Amino acid sequence: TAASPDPRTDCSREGLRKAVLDNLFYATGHAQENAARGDWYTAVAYTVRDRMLKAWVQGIERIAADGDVRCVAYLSAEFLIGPQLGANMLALGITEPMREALASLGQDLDAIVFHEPEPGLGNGGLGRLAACFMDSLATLGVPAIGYGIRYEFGMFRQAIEDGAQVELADKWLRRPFPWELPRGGQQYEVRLGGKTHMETAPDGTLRVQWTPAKTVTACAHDIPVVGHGGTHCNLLRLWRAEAVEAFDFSTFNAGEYFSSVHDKIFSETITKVLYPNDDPYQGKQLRLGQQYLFVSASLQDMLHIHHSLGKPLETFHTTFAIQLNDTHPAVAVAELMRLLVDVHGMDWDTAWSVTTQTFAYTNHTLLPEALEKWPLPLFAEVLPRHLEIVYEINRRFLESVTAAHPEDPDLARRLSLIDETSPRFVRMAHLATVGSKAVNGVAALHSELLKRDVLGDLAAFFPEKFTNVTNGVTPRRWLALCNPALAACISNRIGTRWQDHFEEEIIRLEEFADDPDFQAQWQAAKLTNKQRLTHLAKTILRVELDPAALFDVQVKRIHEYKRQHLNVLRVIALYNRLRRNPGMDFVPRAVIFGGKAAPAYYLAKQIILLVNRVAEVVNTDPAVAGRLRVAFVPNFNVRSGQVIYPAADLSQQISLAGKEASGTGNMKFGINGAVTIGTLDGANVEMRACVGEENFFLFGLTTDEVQAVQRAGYSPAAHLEGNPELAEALDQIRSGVFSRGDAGCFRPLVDNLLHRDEYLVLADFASYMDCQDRAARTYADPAAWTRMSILNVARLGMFSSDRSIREYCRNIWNVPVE
Ligand code: DL6
Repeated sequence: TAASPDPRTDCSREGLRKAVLDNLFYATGHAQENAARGDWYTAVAYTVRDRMLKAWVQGIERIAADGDVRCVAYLSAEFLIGPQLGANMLALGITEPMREALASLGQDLDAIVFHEPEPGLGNGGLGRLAACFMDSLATLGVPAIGYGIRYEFGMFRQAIEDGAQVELADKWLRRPFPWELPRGGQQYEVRLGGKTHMETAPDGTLRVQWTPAKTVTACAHDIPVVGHGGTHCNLLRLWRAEAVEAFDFSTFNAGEYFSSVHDKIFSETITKVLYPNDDPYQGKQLRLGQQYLFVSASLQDMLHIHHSLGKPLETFHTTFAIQLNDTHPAVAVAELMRLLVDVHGMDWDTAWSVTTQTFAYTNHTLLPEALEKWPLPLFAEVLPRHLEIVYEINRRFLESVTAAHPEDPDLARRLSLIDETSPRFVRMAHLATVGSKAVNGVAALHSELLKRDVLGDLAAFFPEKFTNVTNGVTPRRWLALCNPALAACISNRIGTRWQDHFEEEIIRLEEFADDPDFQAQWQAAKLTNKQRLTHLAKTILRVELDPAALFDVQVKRIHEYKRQHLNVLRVIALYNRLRRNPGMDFVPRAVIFGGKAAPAYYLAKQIILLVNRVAEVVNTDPAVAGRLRVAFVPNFNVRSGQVIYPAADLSQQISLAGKEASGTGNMKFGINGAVTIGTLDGANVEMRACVGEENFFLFGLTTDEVQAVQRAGYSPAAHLEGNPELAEALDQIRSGVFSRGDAGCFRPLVDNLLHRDEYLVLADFASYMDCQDRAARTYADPAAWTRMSILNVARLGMFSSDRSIREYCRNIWNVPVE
C-alpha cells in the first residue's frame, strides 16, 4: 500500500483541511466552534508555513554549504514585505485547494487573507523595492539573504481626523507573527560609543583597540522568502536589539530597582521604531545606532558563514556580493574594514581590495537634501573607531584625487567624504561610492542625472563604476495575487507562464488588443476591481463611488515634488466648470488619493487636509450630482495598494521632471491596466517608450526645460495671468471656500505656491489640464481606452523585478542566473 502523505506537507484539499483543523486546535487552543477570524488566520498561516519549511531549510543549507556560488546579501534598512499569507500560498500553488478546504469548514479564504496585519517595515518605494527584489531572487533561484531591521513599531498608522493626518503607533507584533523564526544561535555583539587607543598585538604590531561605552546583542529573526513554484527559498534576516545583560543585579541589590533595567531599556530602544523619511537627519543618534547595529550584525553573520566554508578571508568577496540599498547601510564600508583590519589582523590594502570588490551601492534619490550626511560630532560619539577609518579611507582617496587632477585644486573638497562646511558632516553617498565597485541609479533618466548633477564629480572620477538598473515590481504580488480577475483573463489567452516569465510572455497579449471578446473580458475584470474598491471606499470612508466613472488615482507618499497639490488644483478647476455649467458633457470621475506625510512635514500635511476639505465640498454639492467624487484612502499600505492599483483607469505620475528617481507605483498601475498621465520623470520615460507615445498621456516641462526656467528666474505668479481657472482655484483656497470659511487655513500652502513654487506646479498646470481633457475624451470611447489599457500591460514586460534582478546578477554581482 502507498505510504500515507506527511500531514505537514500534504497539499491536497483533504490534507490541508486536516492540517488547518490540527493547527487551529494545537496552535491557537480553539475548537472550530469558538474560533475567531484571527484564530483561523493563525491556523492557516501555520499550515502554509509547514509546507515552506523544507525548501526553507534547504535554502539555508545551500547558502551555508556551497562556497562556489556567490550569495547576494541585500542590505536594506527597510523591507516592506506586505501581507504574507496570500503571497506564500500563491508561490506554493495551494491557493485553490486551501480555498476549498476552508469552504468545507465554512470559512472564506479571502476574508482570512484580508485579516492579516501587515508588517510596515518600510516607508514606501525603497522598502517595497527591496521586497520585490527578494521575491525575484527566490523565483530565479539565486541564493540570497536580505538583511534588515526588525522594528517593533513599523511605519506609523495614518488616521484621518476631521480631514487631517493623525499618526498612530503601528503595533504589528501585537499578535505573534507566524512567518518568523527567532534564531537563538545567530546573535552578535555590537558595540557603540566609547573611545579608541593603540595597543601592541602579540606579534609586535600596533593595533587599534576600541573600548565601547555600550554593547548590545543583535538577535536574528528569519522570515522565509519562497520563490514562485515553491522550490527555492531564501532568507530575510532581521535584527532585533537586546541588552547583553537583561538585568543589572548589582544595581538591583543596591536598591536601585529602576536603574537596574536601564540598560535593557536603552538597548531595546535601538530597534524600537522605523523613522519616517523626509525628516531631517540631524540629531538622530538612535538612527545611526540602528543603521550600525544591523550592518555590523549582518557583516559578522556573513563572516561567520564565510569562515564555516573553510575559505580564506581574502576571498570573502567570492562568497558574498553585498548590495547597499541606498546609504542607510553605507557604514558597512567602514565596518567591514574594521572587522578585517582590527579584528582579523588583515593589512589595510588587502582589506580595501576585498571591501571594494564586495560592495555595490544603489542610489534612490535626486533630491540633494535627501542625501544622507551625519554631523561629525554625532558620528564620533556613536562610532569613534569608524570615524578614524573614514578619515583614513578619505586620506588615501584624496591623495589619489590630487595626484590625478592637479589642475583642479578644488576637486578634493568636492569629492571628500567629509563635508567641511560648518558643522562638518560625513557624506554617506561618498563613502558608499568610494567603497563600492558599482553605483547605480534606478531608472535611465535618474542614472543620467546622478552622473550629470547629484554625484557628478564622483561619476567623473569613477566613470567605470556608474551604471543603471531600472526598477521593476514582482508580477506575482502585483498582478497574479492582487488582481485575480485580470490574471484569469490573461491566463485564459496566453496561459500562466507570464507569472515567472513576464517579459517574454506578456507581450503576447498585444495581438488581442482589438479583439472584442477579449476587450469585453478585460472591461469586466476592471469593473470587478472597481466594485471592490467602491466597496472599500464605502465601508471605510462612507464615500459613494460610481464604478462606471473614470477611476483616476494618485497613491504614494505625500511630497511637494510628487505634486498632489497640482492634482487638487485640477479637481477644483473641474468642480468650477461643473458648477458653472451643470449641463455640460462631463466624463464622470472618481479622483482617489492616498499616502502618508512625514509627521514633521507641514506642507505635505496641509496637502492632505486640502484634499479632504475639497472632497467635503465637492462630494456634497448637488450641482456636481455625483459626477465628480474625491476620496482620500487613509493609511495607504501594501494591503490597500493591492485593492487600489487594480481598480485604476488612470494612473497619476505627475512629479516635476528630474525629481522622482524612478517610481514603482507607476509600474504597478501599468501592469494592472491603468493608463498613465505623467511627466517625463523617473521610469515614466522608459514606460512611455515601451507602451508607445500614443498610449501614454504626457504633459509638463522636461528636466532640461525645468532647469532652464529655474536658471532664468521662475516667477510663479506670472502663470496666473493667462489662466483664470488657476487663479480662481488658488483664490478659492486662499479665501476659505475649502476651509469652512477660515481664510488663514491654507495660507502657508498658497503663499508657497505663489511666491516660491519650488516644484513648478503653476508652470505645469495648463499643460496638465489639457492633458486631462484628452484623457477624458479618450475614456469616453471604451474600445479605444481598453485597447490602450491592454497594450499598456502587454508592453510593460520589462518592468518585472525579475528583469531588474537579472541585470544586477549579470552586470553588478557577477552571479549566475538562468
Ligand atoms: O527605487 C525605489 C524608490 C523609487 O522608485 C522612488 O522614485 C524614490 O523616491 C525612492 N526613494 C526613496 C529615498 N529614500 N531615501 N533615501 O525612498 O526609491
